[in-house]
Amino acid sequence: MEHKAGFVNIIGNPNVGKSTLMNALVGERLSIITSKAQTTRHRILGIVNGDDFQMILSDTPGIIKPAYELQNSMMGFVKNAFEDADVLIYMVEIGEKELKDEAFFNKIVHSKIPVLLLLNKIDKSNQEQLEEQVAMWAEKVPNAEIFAISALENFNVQAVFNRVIELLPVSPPFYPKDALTDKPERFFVNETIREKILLNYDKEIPYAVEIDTEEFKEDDAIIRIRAVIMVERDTQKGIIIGHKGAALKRVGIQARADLEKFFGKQIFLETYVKVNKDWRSNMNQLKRFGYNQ
Ligand code: GDP
Ligand code: K
Ligand code: MG
Repeated sequence: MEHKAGFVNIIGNPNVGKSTLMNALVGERLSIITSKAQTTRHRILGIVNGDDFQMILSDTPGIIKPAYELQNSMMGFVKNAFEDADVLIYMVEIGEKELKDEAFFNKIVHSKIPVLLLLNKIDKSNQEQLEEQVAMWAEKVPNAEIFAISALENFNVQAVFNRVIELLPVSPPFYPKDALTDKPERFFVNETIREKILLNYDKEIPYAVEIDTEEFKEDDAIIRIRAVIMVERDTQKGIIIGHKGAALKRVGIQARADLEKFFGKQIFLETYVKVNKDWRSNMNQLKRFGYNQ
């Protein structure tokens, strides 16, 4: 049998379940997931390997109108996702109208590559609403094949998987056949810590934070990690640390538990907080954190 391989790009509004779907398809927790918009800041590849196929999924940030340089760069990742795909997955959720950005929406409707429109979170809907929504999307995006799914409950995800395999072009693999992602280990450390910050702090704090794993030392039994949590202001530093360090300690405990699962090893995790003014609007800083295109 001939080998198939190709790029499958997942796009859609914030919070529709793009990262949940990617993790479900890959079978690993590669992308962090929270109920907050802008959880995903980068383009993350998740690679699924079979004997005769390699499916390269790409999870992207939700589509927004950029308000500052970091968001500009995030939307650059989304733009690229249109350009190199063999299959486009356009995800919407039950009750949603359409993509917030009209230009992106037109690109989907006029796409020359196959589009799978996934209507997600159907666990939250009834039969009547589901039928009405499927009909609406069939009219709005006539070039798409529609799948009603629940990424969270893994409902109908296998059908999407099978259809994507059918659509992949004949090609040798693009990555080694044991590769799971294009991102280095440190990236997953940064993301895991950022997820815990998203979950533990209110309001604008998570959006002012960036993580930098300065040290990642692995030996047979243990991985030693030192990560710095970058904030923009002194007040934010105080909030992150919390009373007697309790808040930061909680983040550390939660992150460590996830990292031990992810890497399958004992983790020693050291975190500290540093003020780095305006990292979100400073291009040089953004490059350092991997937002350059
Ligand atoms: P993204 O911003 O598009 O990447 O969305 P996420 O994958 O981060 O998910 C956003 C929120 O929606 C999280 O709270 C998920 O648990 C939730 N979610 C994702 N898929 C489903 C689903 O099929 N059903 C329900 N009820 N919730 C979901
Ligand atoms: K999210
Ligand atoms: Mg996401």
